[in-house]
Amino acid sequence: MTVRTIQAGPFEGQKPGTSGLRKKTRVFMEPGYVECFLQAIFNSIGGAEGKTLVVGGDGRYFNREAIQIILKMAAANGAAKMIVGQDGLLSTPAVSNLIRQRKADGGLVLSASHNPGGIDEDFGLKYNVSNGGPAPEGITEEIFAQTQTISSYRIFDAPDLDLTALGASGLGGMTVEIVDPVADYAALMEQLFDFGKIRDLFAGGFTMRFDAMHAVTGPYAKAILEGKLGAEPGTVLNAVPSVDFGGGHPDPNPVWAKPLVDLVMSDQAPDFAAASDGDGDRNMILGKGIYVTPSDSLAVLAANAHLAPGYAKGLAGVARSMPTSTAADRVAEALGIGHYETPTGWKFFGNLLDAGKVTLCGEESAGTGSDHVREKDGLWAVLLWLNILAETRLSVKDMMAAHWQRYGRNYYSRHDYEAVPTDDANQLMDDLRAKLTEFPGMTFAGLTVSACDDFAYLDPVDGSKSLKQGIRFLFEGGARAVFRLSGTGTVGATLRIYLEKLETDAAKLFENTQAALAPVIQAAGEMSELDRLGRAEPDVIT
Ligand code: VG1
Ligand code: CO
Repeated sequence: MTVRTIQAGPFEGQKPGTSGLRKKTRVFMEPGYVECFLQAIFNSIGGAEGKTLVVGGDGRYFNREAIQIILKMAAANGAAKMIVGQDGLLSTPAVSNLIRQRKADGGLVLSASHNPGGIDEDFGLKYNVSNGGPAPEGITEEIFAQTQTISSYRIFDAPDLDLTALGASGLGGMTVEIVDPVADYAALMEQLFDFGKIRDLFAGGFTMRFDAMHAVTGPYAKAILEGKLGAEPGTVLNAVPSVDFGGGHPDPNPVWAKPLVDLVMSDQAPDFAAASDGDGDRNMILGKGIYVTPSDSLAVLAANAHLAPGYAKGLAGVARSMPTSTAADRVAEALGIGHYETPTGWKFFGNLLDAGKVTLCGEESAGTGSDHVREKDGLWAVLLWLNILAETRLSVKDMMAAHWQRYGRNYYSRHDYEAVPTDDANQLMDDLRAKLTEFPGMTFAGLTVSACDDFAYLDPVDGSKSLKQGIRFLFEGGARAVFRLSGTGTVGATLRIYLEKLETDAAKLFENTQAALAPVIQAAGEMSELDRLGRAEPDVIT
């Protein structure tokens, strides 16, 4: 075996400000591409020399091949140890947990999350730091800078390693340990939740369906829900991870997980249903006849987390991303705890969690999590819901009704316009930005703008600033509209419009969401002159 230094790069890599690189799989498969990106990562963290890193992915096409390259390059760069999920599988929260449990220096997550997988779909690679969370902006900017100047990478000439057998082996001077992807994660869940109570719930005939969407949570959900908690066999649907996620789009929302939503709306509905995404960090929560928006789920979890043993002492505070509805803020205010508003993306929660300022975090995009790891965690959210339902014995529908009656209901929806020509999307945002001082006082669809800004975040822990994180409009009466361009799309630009309206009138708590939001939708359309995109309607409504 020899170490080779190969001349390659620079290349077009990760955009500054995004936490990982997502591209078409074929781009990642180009000779030297993943190699240059990985070398850029190693260079930006002061080299891999002597480091211990965790590696795993969601099983999508090119997952195993990329792991082989990573192992050979880590060995050539002098890493001490690589901890790898068996068969190359690890969910994103499981990587975060392993980094923390094993006190590793960091980890590499191979996933494009909820984006489809396959040779003609998407692949991704992300570096996480020693607290288990996504690399902060300082490091991602350094990675980006490295991709612009890199000229060579180091790789070991060696045969592929066997990723199927548990245990330790060597590659050059480096140890490779293959671990059970589920075991450590399941042990952590068992510490946080009352598995006995949840087992009793299932034993009493409570029914559930969990859609793993042919992605990484299948083995986790099988082992925990059916194995440890006694849910009936068949509770977990689409439980075997496949390289193209069964040809589907592993995004747990009412559009891409429609069969599950149809099931809970039918007379075959189980008591509870949930789904997760490609890499297992997102969740969708459903009950008999009801879809719970992620923003509402965060609020309900915040209000009831103390019912689970891991949170019995109460919460330090709650954080949500800026476009997420303000439902959780209302709970935090009632509990008398702090609440924080951060830019989109989990990396912004890391400092708040590390500093002990918050215990729960959430995003409108189906991400919820806590200080148990430094990533959002799909199955964790499902288990917290189960623990709460086991304690209260309420149906999901009654739980939501009680919540809205107490706190009011934040009607909420996100409208996405995908594959918009990048120039058009930027123009729309620039036009809104140019008029920020003119908007206050103007009325659209009967709603008067009371304030607007381009969201800027000052991290209360390290003082770092993040600018231009989305344009937000507050209307008199408490409605909100937010405009943002996606940072994770791989084709053109994706315009996201986030719409929210608070309702406290007890007679109006059970209306159709899109109907309740109609004036806000219309106002957002008028103020942005949305017609210019030539789209009759959004591509995705969640
Ligand atoms: C989207 C979501 C955001 C989430 C990010 C990563 O980003 O809106 O809330 O943090 O995906 O999620 P964007 O920039 O496309 O809006 V996933 O499950 O990658 O890890
Ligand atoms: Co994800």
